[in-house]
Amino acid sequence: MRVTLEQQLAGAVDADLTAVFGAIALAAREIERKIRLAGLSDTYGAVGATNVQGEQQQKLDVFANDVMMDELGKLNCVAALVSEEDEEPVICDHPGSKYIVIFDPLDGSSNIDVNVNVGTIFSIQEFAGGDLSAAILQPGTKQVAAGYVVYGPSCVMVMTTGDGVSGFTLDDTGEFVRSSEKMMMPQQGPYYSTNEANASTWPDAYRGYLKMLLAGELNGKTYSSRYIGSLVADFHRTLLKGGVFLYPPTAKVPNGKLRLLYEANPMAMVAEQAGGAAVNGPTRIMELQPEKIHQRTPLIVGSKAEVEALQEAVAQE
Ligand code: AHM
Ligand code: MG
Repeated sequence: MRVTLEQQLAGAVDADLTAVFGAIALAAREIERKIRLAGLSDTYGAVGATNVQGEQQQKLDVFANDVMMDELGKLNCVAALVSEEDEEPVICDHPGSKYIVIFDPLDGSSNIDVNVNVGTIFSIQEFAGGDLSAAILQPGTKQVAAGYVVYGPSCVMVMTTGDGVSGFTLDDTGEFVRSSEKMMMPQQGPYYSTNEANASTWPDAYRGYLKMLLAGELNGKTYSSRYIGSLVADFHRTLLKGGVFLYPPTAKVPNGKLRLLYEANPMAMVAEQAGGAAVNGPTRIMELQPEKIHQRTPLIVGSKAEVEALQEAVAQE
């Protein structure tokens, strides 16, 4: 049976949340098209500016951010939009608005120019009124929905509204059509995924953990390495095949590289809904209290067996 994203959401969540997903789907469709044809237009490369993270903004970063802002900003139910690309939240002056949408419009910037998977990551929180700035800084357990779109050989949206994980594939008519239901991550998997070039500056516990995986000491399982450098793609593989993705603290980024609100939290919600886990080392990602919108965190996410083993290794240090 052909079930679109909208059809799955209708009746399962309120009309406003369905509208938020509709806007993300529309934006994703535009971003997918721009990426697919990027080589035929002057779309690759940097714009010459740096974003709030001090990173070079790519033309496609700016395009993706504008499209997400435009589509979501049209909705009366949206109270605020928080983007990796903008220093401050965009406050939408809509009376009675109900949702805060936090996103990384185009993740995996280093892969944009080389025709390798990139993605859009999103986290949706409810806004019950009151102080909007305080409402944005909620732990991940308060997310009402989360997900990502991976622009790969297929364009796929993976999402959860807190009742399991579903995948939708963008079809030729421009609709996201359900292609996976009740997605579950294997309890232990065959891959570890990390930028091993940084391993010499990881804390000892992480180096010991990797040694343990390589020695086949976690339930006798042997591992292969897979790393793309796009969180969406590395996470998507981890979700489907199992194993672990890790971005530990390094000498260069002692608090981790990835951002809590729009990278770690949404991936953590999807992972947990699929039977996996996500920690920052000692602590569950979704229990961290954010202090700043662009806060970074170490991220270890994946199958339960690998994530729990890492948590133990860190606790013993
Ligand atoms: P970005 O938001 O600037 O694209 O950075 C985030 C990306 C993630 O997609 C990926 O997991 C990580 O950076 C890769 O970092 P590194 O190149 O240090 O391995
Ligand atoms: Mg990013």
